[in-house]
Amino acid sequence: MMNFETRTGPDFGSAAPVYPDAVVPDWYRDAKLGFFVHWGLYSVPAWAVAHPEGGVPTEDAYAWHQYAEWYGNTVRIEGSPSWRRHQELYGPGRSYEDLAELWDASAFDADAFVAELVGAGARYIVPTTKHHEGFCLWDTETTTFNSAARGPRRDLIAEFHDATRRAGARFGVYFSGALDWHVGDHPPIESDTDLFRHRRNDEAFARYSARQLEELVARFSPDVLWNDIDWPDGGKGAQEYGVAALLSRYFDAVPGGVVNDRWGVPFHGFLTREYTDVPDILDVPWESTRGLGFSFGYNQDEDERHTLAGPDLIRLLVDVVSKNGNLLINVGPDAQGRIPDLQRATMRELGAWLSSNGDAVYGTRPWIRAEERVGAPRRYTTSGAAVHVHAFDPTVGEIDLPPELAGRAAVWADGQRADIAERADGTTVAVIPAGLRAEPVAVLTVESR
Ligand code: FUL
Repeated sequence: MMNFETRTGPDFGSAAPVYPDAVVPDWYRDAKLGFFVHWGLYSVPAWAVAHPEGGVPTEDAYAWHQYAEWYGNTVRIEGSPSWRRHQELYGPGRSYEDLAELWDASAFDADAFVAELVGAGARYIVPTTKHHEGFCLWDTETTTFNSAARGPRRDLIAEFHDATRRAGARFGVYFSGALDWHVGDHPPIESDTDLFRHRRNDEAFARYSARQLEELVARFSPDVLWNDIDWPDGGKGAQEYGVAALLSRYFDAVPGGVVNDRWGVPFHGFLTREYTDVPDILDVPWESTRGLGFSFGYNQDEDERHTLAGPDLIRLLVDVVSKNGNLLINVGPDAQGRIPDLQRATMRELGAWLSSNGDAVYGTRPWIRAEERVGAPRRYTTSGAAVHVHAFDPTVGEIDLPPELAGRAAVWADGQRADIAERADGTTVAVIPAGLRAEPVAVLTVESR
């Protein structure tokens, strides 16, 4: 049993929970690739302003938010691009929450959707169960502002869950813990300070969030609890519904489960990084997340210029894995529940590459270094004593091997024995077979001695 003791004493004043060290199970470390699915009322307008060259001045960041799933906030900032567009499209009387009636999800087929993600290489799938807008995508007893009572009139999370389990992938839930604009009564968020100032942290809200999370745990036994924007720990009943109590009960209910690091307390499972490169191997398991474009929720104005191409996504995955991370890449469906063509094309390229190179990704661990400062660009991963060298630019025709790997036999991902030559200066080079030079990443596995 996961034990969060509670200590009292002079140093702590009132009861303060003591958290165990990060717990990240092997299944999660082996999985490497998950898919986030951001789907909600924001998928109806499916829009965020396209960012001008050079980005947006900080003071405009929230009015010009790049995340379409933030539309429910952006649209309330008078004069913002979303506010203006909303008036034109829907008329001044239509509130954000009224968009629920326009969300029909009629083309959503959970098995086909999940098959697409698993085909792209997903080992776990994490849909948004409740984003900041407060709309619940499951049939909850806590509010009628949910997808079974309004809009789609379906329990979308149950459908995702059942299809994911049927496909043999792990199932996780995203939950916006401390931010819920449906129950909040505050002006729109226009700055980072507002983000933490305009949050409810009272007992009634803390209980509401806790009941929702516990419904999700009881109904779906999620392998991943992906909380966002901290946990509302306020009020007197925190012993019962605060984060320590909730996580204790979660780990009892799902012993192989894992959580992220966004609970607002020192305890964490994997660390999260959002649209951020990590320069080197991190000791603690971590997860990189981003959209295929600049948004998590679908932004219908994005095109090829904003969307990752297949080879870029493949190199991103390998880069993250070489540094001890997982990649949680996001897909943003449209309101009908279809994966937009651009996103699907990129995902399929990833799936195709993984089907012949997956052994150098799944189940691997970092090597002693992630990459080299000089020589052909590459990343390293390991399977036991074997080292996978991922050549990031196979068009150069060869890759130099580091001294630690000299003298070992090696094989390319297509099964060909590597042609390894020693140069006059003592460096070792492997010639990349012609058939692999058009690959986004060519993988050479250097065997154990
Ligand atoms: C952030 C949220 O504000 C974004 O909308 C998105 O859900 C991302 C994964 O986490 O903190």
